[in-house]
Amino acid sequence: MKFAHLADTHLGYRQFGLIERERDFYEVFGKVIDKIIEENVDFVIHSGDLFETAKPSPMALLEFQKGLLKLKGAGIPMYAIAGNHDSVMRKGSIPPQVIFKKMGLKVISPINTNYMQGDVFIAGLPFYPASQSNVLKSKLVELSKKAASHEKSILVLHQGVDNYFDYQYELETGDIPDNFTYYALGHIHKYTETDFGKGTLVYPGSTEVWKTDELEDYRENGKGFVVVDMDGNKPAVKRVKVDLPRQFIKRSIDYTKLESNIAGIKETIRDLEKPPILILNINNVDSDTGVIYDRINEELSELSLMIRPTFNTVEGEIDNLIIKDDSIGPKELIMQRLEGYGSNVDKLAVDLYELLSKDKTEDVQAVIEQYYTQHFGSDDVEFTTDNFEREEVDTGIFESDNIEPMVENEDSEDATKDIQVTFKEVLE
Ligand SMILES: [Mn+2]
Repeated sequence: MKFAHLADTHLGYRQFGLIERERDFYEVFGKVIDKIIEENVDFVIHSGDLFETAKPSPMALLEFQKGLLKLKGAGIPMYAIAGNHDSVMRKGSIPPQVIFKKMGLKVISPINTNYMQGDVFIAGLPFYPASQSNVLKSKLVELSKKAASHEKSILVLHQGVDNYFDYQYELETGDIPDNFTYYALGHIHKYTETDFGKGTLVYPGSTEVWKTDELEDYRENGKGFVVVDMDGNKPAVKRVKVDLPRQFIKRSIDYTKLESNIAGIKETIRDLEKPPILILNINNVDSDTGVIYDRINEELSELSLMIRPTFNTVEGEIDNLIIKDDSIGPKELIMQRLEGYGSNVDKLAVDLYELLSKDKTEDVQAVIEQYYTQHFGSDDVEFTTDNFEREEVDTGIFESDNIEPMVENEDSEDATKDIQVTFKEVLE
């Protein structure tokens, strides 16, 4: 039994606002599908962020449909979960993956958490934000119990795990059950493969460069997917790389040698099939950056898709320090400031920050309601001052430690507490 595992394809992402970059993501996805078919696998798992948003454009939907139908034509079924990008946390909403169920896509959801593919047990859950990690953890316990009766099992998740993600994560390593054979994860865009429990855990990474800080990993591990053979005692993982259609070229330029450096870059990019994205660091600048910018543009703009220059002046590199990738960001500051308040309030704040900075204002109310329900116990709380005060008097509002973790029960009303369970009948 052999399968392909991919994640974070982000179809519909228009990087830098450029249609060419949106097409690059589609092109890579098409290549990935072709390579999967060449690999002669029995099935495919997509671990979330299939689309860039929960409301993909018709073009993004069609590009996925094209790939899915190709797989279907080759007799290869596909399993998928929703990621943080393509899930909706508002009550009464469904992820875009659901559209493709009639075309054979097997959507793993809180309603349909598990499937059998031959003798392989496949289970998983969509993305849960950090403020709902208690719900997620109790569901993982249930899935682990179900997996115990199968010799070979796969767990599909789209989450950050502390060991593999520096700051913002929803799960700690100990929260993940250790009795699965293979852990098909998504969310982290860099390639990761490691032993976990009695099996192997893989983040295949994104299929395109979604953010420029992925470039180093791309040079090291390439982009692509993995093919996993489940026949042996341990899963055998093979990395399959897929060439990206366009190059990112990063260069440092010394201002004192501006002309010769520009000429060198011109030589490098002249014969590329597609105009590259140029990331330029111009050092030792002691004159008007506008003039330098114009000069660079004059020489290189026709040969490149986009130029992203950073100017470092002679006096100091203060500007540089601020934009360094490992500098502390707003999320870290929020976490530090709210640490110790309890009730996961720091994580709630980070979730809200993430949603609001992506303009997902509609999701915000659902996240707050869910948080309130989970921590303060009542299902039908309306957000009025009256209610809030009465609750406080009646139940001791901040004694969140006494609240039992929620246990999955598909038939009980409890299921409506789960932010990822929306239109039950559509997910079934
Ligand atoms: Mn992603």
